[in-house]
Amino acid sequence: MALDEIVITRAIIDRYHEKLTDKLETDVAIVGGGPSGLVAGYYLAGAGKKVSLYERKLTIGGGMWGGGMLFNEIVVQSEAVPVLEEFGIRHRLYQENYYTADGIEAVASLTSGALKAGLTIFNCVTVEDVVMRPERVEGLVINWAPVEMAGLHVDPLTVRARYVIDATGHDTDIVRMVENKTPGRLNTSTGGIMGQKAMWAEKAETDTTQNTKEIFPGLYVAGMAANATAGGPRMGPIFGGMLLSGQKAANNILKRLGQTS
Ligand code: 48F
Repeated sequence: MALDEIVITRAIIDRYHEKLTDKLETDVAIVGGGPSGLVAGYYLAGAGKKVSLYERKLTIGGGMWGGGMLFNEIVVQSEAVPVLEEFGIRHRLYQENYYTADGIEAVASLTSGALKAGLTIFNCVTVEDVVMRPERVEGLVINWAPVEMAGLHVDPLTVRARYVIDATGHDTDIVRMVENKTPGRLNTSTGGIMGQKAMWAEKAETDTTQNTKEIFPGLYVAGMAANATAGGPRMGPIFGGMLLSGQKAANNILKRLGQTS
């Protein structure tokens, strides 16, 4: 059977174009493809919502691949084991309340589960700004990550979303953009980004889910970004809080959209 390079090229361009135009207007746009963003995407897409996720790197998975200090095992506490089970991630009891899983299997399973649930992932796309009207976040300003990396002066494009989730981890990129434009208006005790505190795994894990909320009209914050925004401590390579935070962000937004999972 003959193979034509132009057909191969056309197939890629047509299919990508379909994904891109289908997701110009969505229910939810997630920024960041770490564990919290992937889990949020899974539950939202699984509930039938139109959801896209933008990740600036070529790879999805954020800080989960490397476990702790490149020892590629992650730890998950009992409370979050149902999420591991939901994604079919194999795990082993280490001692009471501490389970371990292979970091690579965890990322691969979260990614596969989210995609199969209906999430569309755009990798190598960076979010460089938000759309505001004027008191609410209503979309994202996107560009190719290589354009940003090369420092090229190229104007971005725009997508509209009913809700945005900042799941950018320690960067808290999207919340930071909103804070710069509307100082003092965030839903934190100071009205601004309070910054991440030193390591305290137990408190950080509880705080991560507590701090998962609408931080500005139209903008939710999940995962490490939630803690860094609200002044919570870091937790290191324990991932239950990330998984539960993604689930909570999805459930809260589903309620706002008039549906529970
Ligand atoms: O950091 P990350 O894995 O976020 P998370 O879901 O999980 C945190 C844990 O991995 C770990 C931890 C222990 O539990 O604290 O750090 O909160 O993934 C965040 C992703 O967001 C991408 C970034 O490349 C990373 O993959 N990202 C950050 N800023 C942008 C972005 C941006 N402006 N546009 C697109 N992607």
